[in-house]
Amino acid sequence: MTIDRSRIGEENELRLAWHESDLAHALDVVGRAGVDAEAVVAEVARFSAAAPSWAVGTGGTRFGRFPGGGEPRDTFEKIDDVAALNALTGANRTVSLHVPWDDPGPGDGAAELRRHAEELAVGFDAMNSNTFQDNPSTTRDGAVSYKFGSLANTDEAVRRAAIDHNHYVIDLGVELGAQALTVWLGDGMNHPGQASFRGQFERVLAGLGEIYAHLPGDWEMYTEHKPYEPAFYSSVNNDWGTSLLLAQGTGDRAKCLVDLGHHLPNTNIEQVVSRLAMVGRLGGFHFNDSKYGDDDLTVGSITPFQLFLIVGELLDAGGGRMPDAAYMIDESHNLKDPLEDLIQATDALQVALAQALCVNRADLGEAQQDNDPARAAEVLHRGFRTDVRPLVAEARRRNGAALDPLATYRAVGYRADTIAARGADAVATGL
Ligand code: LRH
Ligand code: MN
Repeated sequence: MTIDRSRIGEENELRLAWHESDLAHALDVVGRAGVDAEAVVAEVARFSAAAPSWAVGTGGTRFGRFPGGGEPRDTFEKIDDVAALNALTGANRTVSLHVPWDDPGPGDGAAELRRHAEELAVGFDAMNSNTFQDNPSTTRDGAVSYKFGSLANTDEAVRRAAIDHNHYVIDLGVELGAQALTVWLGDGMNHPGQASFRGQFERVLAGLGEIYAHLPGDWEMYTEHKPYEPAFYSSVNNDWGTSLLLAQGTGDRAKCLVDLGHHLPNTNIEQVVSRLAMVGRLGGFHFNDSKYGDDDLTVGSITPFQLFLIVGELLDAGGGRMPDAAYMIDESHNLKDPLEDLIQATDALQVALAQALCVNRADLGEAQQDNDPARAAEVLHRGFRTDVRPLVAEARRRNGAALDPLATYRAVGYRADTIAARGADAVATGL
């Protein structure tokens, strides 16, 4: 199943005249702020965020799941949908797989999946292991259980199984051409006194060390922190400080992954990003948005200004360009069509990047030096309040994608095609 790219071109033709006049105006407005507007378009066109394999289907909560039909039934179809997404946005060039949900099996299975992805020009981003659920393939057919944790478990056999699973995920990733592993652990406690904070930390650190020892020389490993859920009293890797201690204690190519939803309310996430970048341990992101907990909502849909500030810190760390890191989306789609949600998430990232690039950094630095907070705010908000949509659309057009991806997605009827091909009751594996 592929999306008809000629239809995308036709939809662009319908909008080209408007786009060109909007673009001319936007280039002029941005230029007057002393910012190189062409460089903004080029940097947005260079940006890409991996699509999460587990979010091309409908997610759900413990209270219910309402799939919309026509969802990918296996990993091959998930990659078809990521390719369709990328054809519309031009900024989702890779997919991040989750194992065992997306396990094609070693040998031919992996080679076949790699061939399929290469035909669709989709690459493999960071692999995700899963020791937060009991799956036969990760628990030696039920010989062990992750009920009381995986790497943090007091039972050596459970820890061994978890380490072996991560080795398996690395080996599979090597066959697929991936170059990074993300380790998120559900390990923690539900009850005070249930376990030793230090004991759990030391067992996790030792386990990460054994996983890291299996990492190919050109790979990175990311530790992903989260304050709670599924553990509701304490998580072993609960915040950026612990994640940094784990990464620094594991190896040079061990870095921290920042999932925006994994922070307690009012956490200054842009400051966390600045700190991790400052010490060279900012490995990657799981972009999403949230109002309360780890809500996994559409990027930029609740706190767009925070996203803008986070991207601003990235540009600061990258000398005016996005630093090399694993940019990925991590969402769970309960109400919207999964692909429409990913289109809007990617657009929000492109818009936040363009806005942050429209901040005149020299002027901002001057105002900061002069202790002139009002001027600093003026410079910052000028970027945030610039209508950058024509610049983002132009970046997509230059990548051969859609000027208006959501309208184009609906116009070409990709979902209707998948429902026809896969069935109205086809539901994806995953969260
Ligand atoms: C945990 C998490 C992690 C994934 C999972 C799908 O909340 O953010 O990154 O493994 O979601
Ligand atoms: Mn995540």
